[in-house]
Amino acid sequence: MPVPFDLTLYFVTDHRQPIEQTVDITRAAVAGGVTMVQLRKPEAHGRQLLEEALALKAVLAGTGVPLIVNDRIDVAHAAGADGVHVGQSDLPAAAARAILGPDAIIGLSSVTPEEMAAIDPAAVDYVGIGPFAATTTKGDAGDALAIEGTRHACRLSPVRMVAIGGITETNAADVATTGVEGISVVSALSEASDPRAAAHRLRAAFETGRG
Ligand code: TZP
Ligand code: MG
Repeated sequence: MPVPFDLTLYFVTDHRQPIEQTVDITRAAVAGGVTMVQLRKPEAHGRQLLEEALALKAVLAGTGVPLIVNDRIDVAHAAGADGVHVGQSDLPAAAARAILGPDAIIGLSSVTPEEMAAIDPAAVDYVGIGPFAATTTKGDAGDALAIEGTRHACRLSPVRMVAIGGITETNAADVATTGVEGISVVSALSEASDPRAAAHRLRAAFETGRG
């Protein structure tokens, strides 16, 4: 079993920013209430990604906030990260589980009913669903699920869910009504003038919506 983790406010790093900026934003956002961090940089090679993962691990040391690496199980392992987040075309979640072991946090992106039905609860600790709304951060994110689509997706699997894509302080409370355990954001934090205050407001909005 992985260590307990809290999906309430999950910061996914912005691949358009250098690691120095990502480190500063992450430190501030965690101080403001971020509960999970994912290093996501699809274009980075292994060595660069490992260095960035180690830099983020140092920022998160002692905070209790887990570090998840996007796509790269090998980098997650080499960095001693807490887990990995895989997509539908990455290595399967079961392979991630076999490689990283029972204590690792394994996240999977799923959206269609077929993908939801195929989720193996023994291999997957949480599912990322989205995009909730239009996003410019990921070009191939697909059509927005909105409230009804997110609510429907939540009913298709017993695995814990987090919503991603186009989530802001304005719609975070709406997302909370769908059944997801948390919100995952890139630009709402990476582009905030004060990431600490923005994290605080995002979390407050989600928790208000959750009731
Ligand atoms: N996966 C689905 S949408 C997305 C990812 C990584 C990007 C979300 O970025 P933003 O800026 O929070 O809309
Ligand atoms: Mg991926």
